[in-house]
Amino acid sequence: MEKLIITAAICGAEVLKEHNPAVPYTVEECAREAKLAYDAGASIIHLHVREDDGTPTQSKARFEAVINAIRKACPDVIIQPSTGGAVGMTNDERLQPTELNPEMATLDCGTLNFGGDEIFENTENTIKYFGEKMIERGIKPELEVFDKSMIDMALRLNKKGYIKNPMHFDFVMGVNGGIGGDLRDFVFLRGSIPSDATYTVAGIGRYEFPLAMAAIIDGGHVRVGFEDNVYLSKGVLAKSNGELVEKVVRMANEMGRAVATPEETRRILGLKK
Ligand code: KMH
Ligand code: ZN
Repeated sequence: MEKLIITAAICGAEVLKEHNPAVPYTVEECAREAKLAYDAGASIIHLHVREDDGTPTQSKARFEAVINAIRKACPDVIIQPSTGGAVGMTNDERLQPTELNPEMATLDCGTLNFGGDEIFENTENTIKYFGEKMIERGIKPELEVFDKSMIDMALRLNKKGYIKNPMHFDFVMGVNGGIGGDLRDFVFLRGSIPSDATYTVAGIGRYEFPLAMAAIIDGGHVRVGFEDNVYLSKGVLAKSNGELVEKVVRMANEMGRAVATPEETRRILGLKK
């Protein structure tokens, strides 16, 4: 079994300081949270950025400032900007961080309800457009799938050349509007990807740690962080993203699964630096 890749989704676009005061907004706060996650064992930082007041933005300049600050704090960590951004942003707005030529970025593989009247829109043409941009810029996409149908879409677009092999998926499970987070849902998704593909699992809220354990046992990889869950355990807020990563490392240790360094993660995912 390969070593375990831990991704820390430190910030997100929806979670607020009202949910957990340690949610980072400023450049300094993002660098602090990335460093705590990295020191605990995360090799990938999944990154959204905010204005200082918490408003989500996809501004290239803001991404550049945060990436530079994270690089200073943890030079070898893999930074994976979001191209999902926040609900309602345009495609070109969302793609701005890819102009910074990161090693990886997310590629969302379908449209879903996002609570209330919100719709996170990713039409087939949007996915093709994002796929082409990432191939053009040499960026490895992490394929965000919120449902089984999104795996099917990714496989179709892979056949048409918009997404390259080997594919790397993120099963985002438990979003209100997407697939649930029960073990049978995980088994369904996990059994639906090609044998040469890799995956990580991002369980939302209470699903975070049970699904992390499933992936640890199965040979998959794990994403945790404030974007997905702000609690260390029932009713106990995590003090930092680092605490969430530490918990996954403890779980992996108990199961005898070693944790990958950034260099090992680059090899496992076939990233070129
Ligand atoms: N904030 C969501 C609308 C991604 O990072 O690619 C989209 C999202 C997915 O978080
Ligand atoms: Zn995200």
